[in-house]
Amino acid sequence: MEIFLKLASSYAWEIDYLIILVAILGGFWLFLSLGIIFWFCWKFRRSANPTAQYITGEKKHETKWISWPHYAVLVCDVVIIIFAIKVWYGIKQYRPPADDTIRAVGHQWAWRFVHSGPDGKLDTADDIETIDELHVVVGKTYHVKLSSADVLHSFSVPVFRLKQDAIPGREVTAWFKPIKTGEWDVQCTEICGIGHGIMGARIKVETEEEYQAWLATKKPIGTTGA
Ligand SMILES: [Cu+2]
Repeated sequence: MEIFLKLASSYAWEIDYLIILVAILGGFWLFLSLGIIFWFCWKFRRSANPTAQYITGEKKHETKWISWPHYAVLVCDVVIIIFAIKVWYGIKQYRPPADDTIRAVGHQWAWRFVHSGPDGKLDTADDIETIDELHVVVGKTYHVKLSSADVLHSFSVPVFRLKQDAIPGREVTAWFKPIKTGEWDVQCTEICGIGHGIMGARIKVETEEEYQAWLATKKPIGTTGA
């Protein structure tokens, strides 16, 4: 189901379904409570109720109107938590084995990418470095070694539903598997200074042939990629 933004990674739909689940459960209780508030406003209007009733709300048949919805909301919470943990585990805790690995380094204010090059291994002399342009092959599983050269950044590919902080002095590994070819936005989603808003990059999801043709036009960096 693609209502707003393309779903271009293997796990993108899981994030969308989780958001829809939270919206449906939260929305149900929101509109139910609003409906009851407006109904009470009308039912207990002054013209129909010249003398106010005094209800303490302590009797059993009165407290159940609070406690039963309360339990029902708790059940909804547990349902959300179960699904959220399942999705979190699949995207953040568990990493499928990589077909290829990319390094992404946040700078004020650009993304620097290191591709593994023809040998498919990162940190070798044939690595390909790019600025604000990332090339990947559709259907391959990628690990992204994320770091920052200066301040906190956050690597975000909206069509992948991927967002992961880049932290100075630390290397965080994220993963994704593109399922659609195309060209999309890469953003920085953490305020990282005056140029944060222009820290946009592009990701190109290509077929193996397109990727190899692009690779052939690039010069390797000739040193270790770190
Ligand atoms: Cu940034």
